[in-house]
Amino acid sequence: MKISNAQAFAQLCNQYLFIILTTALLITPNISHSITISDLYISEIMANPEAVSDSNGEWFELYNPGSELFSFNDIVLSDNDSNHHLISASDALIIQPGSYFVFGNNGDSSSNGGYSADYIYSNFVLANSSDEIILTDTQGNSLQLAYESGFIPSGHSMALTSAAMTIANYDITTDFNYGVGDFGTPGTNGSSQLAPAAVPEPSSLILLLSGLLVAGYQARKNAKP
Ligand SMILES: [Ca+2]
Ligand SMILES: [Ca+2]
Ligand SMILES: [Ca+2]
Repeated sequence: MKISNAQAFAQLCNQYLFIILTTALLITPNISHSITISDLYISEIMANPEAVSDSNGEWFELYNPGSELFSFNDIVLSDNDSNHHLISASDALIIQPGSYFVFGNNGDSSSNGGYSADYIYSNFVLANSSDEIILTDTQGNSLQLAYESGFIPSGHSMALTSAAMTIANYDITTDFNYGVGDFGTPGTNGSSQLAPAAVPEPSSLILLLSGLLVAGYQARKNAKP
């Protein structure tokens, strides 16, 4: 049976609608998935403070590039040796989207070099030679950074300058002092702007799909004899 151009167009629209709806179903779970520790960045490390002792002034900073908040409760902080600390608190330890969170070994800003820590750990040391920062959740997701001898300067932090968290993308901080003189930006972005990851907004996707559905419906209606 020969079909008209209008009918052929309507059939094509039906096929497109099927593809669009199937794609939407496939990608929807990814939009709503909760972020894990693996989605964060270790954005800055102060392993070798100069203004105060290492046992008073070590810290590292995490950055949340996503669009959801994240809680650090029940995450384990460790290295490849004996350092091991379970992150726990009576309240939720939240890092907001697009924000920084500072872990330090001393919460007293009069003796830690002069910064504010968001969480104080114990039994975890940032060696000035080679070491690892490993954060692992109860599901086994992890965020890790391993560095070798020569990576850690004295009195300066190393800050991530790119969304790719590799050792080569950390730079020595030379332009921002904090507290009593060491260089770093604990809790702020400094000069290394880590752009938030582009996460599709569910509302814009729904708008797009609605528009396509209306267009498809209109095309089918117009195609009817
Ligand atoms: Ca150290
Ligand atoms: Ca260590
Ligand atoms: Ca910083």
